Amino acid sequence: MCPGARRGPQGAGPWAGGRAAGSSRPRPRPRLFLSYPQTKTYFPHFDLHPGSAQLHAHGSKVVAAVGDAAKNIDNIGAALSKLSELHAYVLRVDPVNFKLLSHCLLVTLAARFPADFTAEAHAAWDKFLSVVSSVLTEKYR
Ligand code: HNI
Repeated sequence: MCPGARRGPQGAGPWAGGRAAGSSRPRPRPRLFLSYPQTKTYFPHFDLHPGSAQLHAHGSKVVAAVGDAAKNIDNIGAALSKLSELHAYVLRVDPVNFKLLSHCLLVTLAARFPADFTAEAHAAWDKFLSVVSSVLTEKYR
């Protein structure tokens, strides 16, 4: 077992209060687009540069939706049902991209909240983001 797995969950997660490691303000970088440039094909109409206001606004919407899912953890399907339709029928995002985004979210959490990112927190976030991704891609089937 890794050492962190023995410790209990700590804190309520990143949305509880901005404790960015080492910096006073978060500096958003489009990690998904920088690490996996193929994902940019879904956003031809966006300014995708680091610091883009459009990107910042979009990131806020995505994180708010993840927050909604967390608040409705027992019924994520209902909470995200409209978004599921949007991604499947209108945007037609290939499901593989959800794994890429989930990975970026995990990396971002680990980098910004290293002390809170225990093995349990990692496992819990991984499971939670898998459920969110399944819900958002279930309409494809
Ligand atoms: Ni996604 C729009 C949430 C994964 C491509 N997406 C949204 C919106 C939310 C959202 C919220 C805004 C809807 C609205 O304005 O009504 N997206 C989420 C969440 C996840 C996710 C919670 C996974 C955790 N989206 C992805 C992935 C891609 C993606 C993996 C493609 C790589 N999303 C889009 C695109 C839009 C979008 C494209 C439309 C943007 C626009 O404004 O034109």
